[in-house]
Amino acid sequence: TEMASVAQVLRSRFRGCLAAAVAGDCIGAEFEGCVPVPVDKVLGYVDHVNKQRGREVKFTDDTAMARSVARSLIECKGFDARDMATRFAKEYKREPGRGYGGSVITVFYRLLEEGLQDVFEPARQQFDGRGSYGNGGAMRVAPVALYAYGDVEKVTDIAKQTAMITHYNREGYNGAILEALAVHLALQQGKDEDLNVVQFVDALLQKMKIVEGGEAGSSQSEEPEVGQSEDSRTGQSEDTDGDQSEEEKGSKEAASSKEADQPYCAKLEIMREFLQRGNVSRIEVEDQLGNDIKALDSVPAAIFSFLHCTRSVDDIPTDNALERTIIYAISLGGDTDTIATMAGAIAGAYYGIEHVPPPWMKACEGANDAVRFADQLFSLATGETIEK
Ligand code: R7I
Ligand code: MG
Ligand code: MG
Ligand code: MG
Repeated sequence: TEMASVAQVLRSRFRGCLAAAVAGDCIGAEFEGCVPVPVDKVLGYVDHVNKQRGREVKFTDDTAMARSVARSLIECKGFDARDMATRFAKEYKREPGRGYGGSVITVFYRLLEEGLQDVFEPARQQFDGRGSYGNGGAMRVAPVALYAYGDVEKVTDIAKQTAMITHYNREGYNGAILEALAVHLALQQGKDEDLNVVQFVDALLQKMKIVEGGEAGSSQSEEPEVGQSEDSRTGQSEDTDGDQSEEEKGSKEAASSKEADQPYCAKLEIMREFLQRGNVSRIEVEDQLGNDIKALDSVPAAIFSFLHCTRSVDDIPTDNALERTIIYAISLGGDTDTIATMAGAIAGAYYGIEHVPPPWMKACEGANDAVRFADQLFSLATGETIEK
């Protein structure tokens, strides 16, 4: 029975991960694109959600795509790029009004063309061959961390592959890797003591140094061949150092080269400092970590929301840390559904389904489906099926 209870705790965390991701998307959708989002407005909206009697609070593309990721892993009992790609595209055609990103739609149409040889080709063509740096790969990645539970290499590899179906840009797929690693790490944490938030960031930094370091200067065969390696890295940064000599480049500040070559590591270091300091304003988070549609400007904010909200937050009067995480993530403004869905996935993986407020489970479209997907992924990942 001790084994059974260990399994039950883990299953609760699988369920919490996908259900809180749905809740974050559904509730966050109300404020997407708003800046600023006063926390009182979010609290008022949450009150409204809590009073709903049916499934009035609709999910958006974030959940629609996460459901396809989960279904594909479950049906194929593993990662199959073509199956997942087809599900994304068909789901878009079935319900195009879910608020998809402006450019990813082009990929969906191409994925449905007859005779497509390489499923990654349409994503590679985005933005003149640089690929999209949007957060669409990261927003839907949580089921991957559940499926690959316990195997960090598998989490990293499948997260990257699933993202590359639509987001061939390094920032796009590395954001998905970081989000998946955060969910993975949250699932592994013991809950006996308070979470050491700085250690959590350090563990992510250690992994992301390999992810970002391993590809920046190298030309691995899995890396994109066309217009990717050098161009994509400099193409996105503000500076135009294309004509500089190696010497000039070498004399640049170490910090700014880190920002260009290892942008996620740079943000994790800022996050580490924020968490050590404690009293960080939302303006600082928005300014230094970001809150927009780029993966680089939203995945760090989501992870920070989870870690920051392990403790009480002055203007969010709830003892439920998962609820606090989602409310806080939304109050950062900007890409609120996406930041809240990613923060929710991490928080749910840590706190478990018991912490997802029952009124949210009732009001949010897709919340019960999320529990079902979580149970199926749990069986796949652990080989266990446990009685209700
Ligand atoms: O990343 P993606 O799936 O969008 C996800 C977002 C989430 O907020 C969802 O909730 C939904 O609202 O959309 O979709 P993409 O179309 O790949 O990227 C989103 C947007 O980022 C694009 O429409 C562009 O405006 C921008 N973008 C870029 N702009 C210039 N150059 C992404 N990559 C680039 C780029 O390389
Ligand atoms: Mg959305
Ligand atoms: Mg780009
Ligand atoms: Mg969004």
